[in-house]
Amino acid sequence: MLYRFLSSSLLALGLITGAQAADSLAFSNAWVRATPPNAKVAGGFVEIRNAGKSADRLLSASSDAAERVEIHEMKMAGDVMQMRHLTEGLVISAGQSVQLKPGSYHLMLIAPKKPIAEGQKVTITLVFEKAEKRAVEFTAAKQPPVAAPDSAHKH
Ligand SMILES: [Cu+2]
Repeated sequence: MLYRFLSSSLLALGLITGAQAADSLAFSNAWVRATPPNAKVAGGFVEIRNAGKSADRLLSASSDAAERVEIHEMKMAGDVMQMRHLTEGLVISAGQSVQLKPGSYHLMLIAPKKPIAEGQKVTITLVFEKAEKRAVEFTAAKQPPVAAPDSAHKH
């Protein structure tokens, strides 16, 4: 994928020159939950890896496919599952990855403009504190995609 190719090229360049990579974030397994008609929300999930030397923060997200996109966290509070809007965004520590996945951190597409059909591509723009904002393509699926063993090496 183009964005991953670009980010690894920039990273390589950064290592060669000794400079901090301009953009050291990589995205994998991006998918959104396919919705029935008139769904009020749809979850978006992606793994964000920060190969850089400093922490970054996912500040906000947006998509043409929905009224707005929020960053949420699902968490057990006692024996009740609660969903929280992360208004401060989501920190991605240096050298770490954060998984947005069902039952945990996720993007919440609020008021999808049309039903999201299985197999459809939904572009979500992710805005970061330090890295350039990125338009990431999410594939609609009913269930989490099973990661192929070589999924980290696709270009
Ligand atoms: Cu949510």
